Amino acid sequence: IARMKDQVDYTLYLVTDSTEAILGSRDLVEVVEQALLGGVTVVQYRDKTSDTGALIATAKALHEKCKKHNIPLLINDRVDVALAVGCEGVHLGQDDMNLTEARKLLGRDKIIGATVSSIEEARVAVERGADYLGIGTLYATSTKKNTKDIIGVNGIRRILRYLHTSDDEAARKMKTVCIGGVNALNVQRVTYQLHAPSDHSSPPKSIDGVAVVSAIVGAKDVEQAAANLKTLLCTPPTFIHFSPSTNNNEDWTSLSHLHTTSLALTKAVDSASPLSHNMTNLVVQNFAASVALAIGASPIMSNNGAEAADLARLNGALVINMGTATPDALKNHALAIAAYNAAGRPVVLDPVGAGATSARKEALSFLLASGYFSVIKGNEREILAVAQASGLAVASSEHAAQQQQRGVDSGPASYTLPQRAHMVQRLARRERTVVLMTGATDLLSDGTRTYALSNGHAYLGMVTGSGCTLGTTISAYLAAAPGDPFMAAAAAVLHFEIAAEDAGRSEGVRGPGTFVPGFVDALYARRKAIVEGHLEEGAERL
Ligand code: 3NM
Ligand code: MG
Repeated sequence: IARMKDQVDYTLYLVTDSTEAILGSRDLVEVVEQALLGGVTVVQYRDKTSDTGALIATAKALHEKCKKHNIPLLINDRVDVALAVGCEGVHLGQDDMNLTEARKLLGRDKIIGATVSSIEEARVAVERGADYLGIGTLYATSTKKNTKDIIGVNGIRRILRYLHTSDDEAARKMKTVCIGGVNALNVQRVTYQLHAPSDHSSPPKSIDGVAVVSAIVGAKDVEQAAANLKTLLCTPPTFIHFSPSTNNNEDWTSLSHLHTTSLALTKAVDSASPLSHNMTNLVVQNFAASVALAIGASPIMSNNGAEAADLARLNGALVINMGTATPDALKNHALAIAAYNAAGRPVVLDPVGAGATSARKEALSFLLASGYFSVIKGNEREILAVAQASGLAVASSEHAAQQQQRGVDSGPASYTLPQRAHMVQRLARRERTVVLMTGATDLLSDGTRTYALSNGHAYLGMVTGSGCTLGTTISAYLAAAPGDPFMAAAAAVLHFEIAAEDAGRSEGVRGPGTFVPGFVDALYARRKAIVEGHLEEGAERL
């Protein structure tokens, strides 16, 4: 006979909070009742300050409510309170009672969960017979200031991989939830990325649920907040239109396939005239809008997050350009990312200057936590900064160590081409996205397929904002062909880089200054030539 504790559904795990900042003046028992109506599947009563008598009284009231909904109630830290109330178990932090001792007091049928932040803590918790692990801290959270380690999606994934590949059956079967900063904006991205294929060959163990405090207890409408999170957890994310497949019949490695696909996508941009919504810096707004028009897209340069939800309905795509990463800009970016993710529309991240200053490093982490990006594009140093923010171990390059990133210009490459290709591929796989590292050779990967594209012109590196306008170009292609962001980005790169070659060669272009208008002309001319069917031959230029 299966025990009750083996049947627990950890999908949406509520941790309570009784502080003024989160609960406010509301009644905890009523708040939990609403959360139960909204569909939470486990409740943990966590109260670090009340007297024992009050703790027991509240726990009893909570237990009544939970029993009505057939949902287990666990008590944070206090084994004595759990025993007094007769609820389903406890949750123990690393500084709480030792799991072995708690098990002796509670018996084998009670649920005991443990907080872990490392593989070693997970190993010990499994050995001592935990029933589930709360893995964190995922993201910095104002709910709990004294968290030990912010480990991010990748730290959690490492622990999941450890459990999954263990010789110990108890580890492989261990239930897990992640905790720290989970909310309605990031829950789908977090769970999606936790399911990402690992660097190793074994299939990944996934998370069983998410634990949240403020996203439910701190919500205005608690029931609705819980119901919304539950829906998000139980439905596939809207931002995923495809899964990179290696078993389709088309040979993506053939030049003629790349050429034919890119021409078709250029026509698709021309006929759809998709919205390219740019949240970008002042320096490039005008240039980016001209590039968008030249390739047949419809640009809007709006940095106001409040209108993003309306714009996200227009079948376009968003570019987040980190060129001006002020706190105010970041707030607007987060709103817009959430709106486009919710609408299932593509988002391009251009982490301009990432790695140059600590403020930009923080901004990058903030953006990466704000939602899902369909394409992340940047030069070598920017992509290196993203890889570091993502927790990817990158072999140091002597050259890279010597150079701090100064401005947003990229300078010569520090890593060899194979090293860069490997980094791009691993980052794409880890973030479950498409990564483009620009340079003399552009490297593009979705983790499965990788292209090295060597078109372009030196003048691109001598005018301001050319990288940013590539982000704009990619957004237009993604908007027109969201089904395969990898091929869309490849086609955008080809349109852009081949037009740069054409411009560099054209009469009247004498240097970087005259290159800019020449480049806009060449983007336009290439689009027209493709639409009119003049370029069906020409794969040899790739
Ligand atoms: N434990 P919110 S983080 C209770 O990392 C708790 O162990 C954490 O709150 C840990 O969902 C945390 O509001 C608070 O971010 C999570
Ligand atoms: Mg604790």
